[in-house]
Amino acid sequence: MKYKTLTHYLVEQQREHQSIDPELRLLLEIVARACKSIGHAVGKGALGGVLGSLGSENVQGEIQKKLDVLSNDILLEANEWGGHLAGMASEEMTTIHRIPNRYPKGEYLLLFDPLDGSSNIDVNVSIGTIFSVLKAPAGAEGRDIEEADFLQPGSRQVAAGYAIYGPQTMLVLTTGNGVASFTLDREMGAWCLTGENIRIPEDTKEFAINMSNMRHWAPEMRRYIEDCLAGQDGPLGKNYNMRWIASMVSDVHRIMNRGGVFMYPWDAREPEKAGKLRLMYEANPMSMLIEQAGGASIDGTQRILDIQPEALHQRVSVMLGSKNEIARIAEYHQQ
Ligand code: P6P
Repeated sequence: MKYKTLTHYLVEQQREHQSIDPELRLLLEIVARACKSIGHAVGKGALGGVLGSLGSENVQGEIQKKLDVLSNDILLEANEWGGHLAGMASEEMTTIHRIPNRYPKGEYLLLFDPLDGSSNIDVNVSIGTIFSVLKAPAGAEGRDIEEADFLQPGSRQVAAGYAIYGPQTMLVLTTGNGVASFTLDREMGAWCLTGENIRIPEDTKEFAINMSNMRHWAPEMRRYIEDCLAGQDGPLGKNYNMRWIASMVSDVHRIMNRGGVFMYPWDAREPEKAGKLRLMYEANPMSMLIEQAGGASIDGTQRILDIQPEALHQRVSVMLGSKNEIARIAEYHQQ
């Protein structure tokens, strides 16, 4: 069976939707190619000498894995010469990355978590790359891009996606006109369109959360999970299943395919931080994908895509997935 390639899909999307200009198409194809390289390095594992930690910490205070830094470098090097970007930002870099003066600059901003779930690398559990695309503010072309230019609400994203490095290597992408998924043909090195107009089931009986943190959650989150655990005799009237892969890309990919809710809520251990996950390059891109697939994504009280960022590495409480279950969770937070 012949599959449409990513290029074919993007050219058709470009024709159909004026929102995709050639520069954005180039950006997405370059990011997709970089994800192939990352997936290739991940797939080598011990044979590639890329497992284990570097002994350094990133801006988040997390131990950097060799593959974290390698993946970050792959994305930087792949994107800085193309003339489509004004700048980049990454979970692995303290400050923004400006395009070197030897290269032309473009109007897009690329933000990414180059390798999410990296605590799973050494135990061969699926991990992924998450990316978000914004437009540089009007007037930025005549000056150096600044960190403040990146601090736009997620509703301003023009594209978002993730690659998941699992039994299959897949790319899941939106440019604001629905969600499409591509499976990597590893022999040809081509991204093949294997899913289009992906829709998340509006109801679910499956939740994803790290239960070991239960004693640290806000009361309303504890109450919701206790009611889920009460099963069909409890207030929610149904038996729930639980999944927790500790790799956001993998948990979100499952929800994309069969529904569910994923939560990383506020936690009393670091009350000044809204949660563990980062707004700009984890929650925002995943929230755009989830909403484009008919799901919902909130921080407990508001739509994540409406949050006005105040800092590049700002964290946020995340509850996303099947629309009707997220509405139920929101009710617990309004009581
Ligand atoms: P915990 C991975 O480090 C990550 O950022 C997400 O991918 C994942 O959902 C979460 O942290 C796992 O956190 O506390 O369960 O290890």
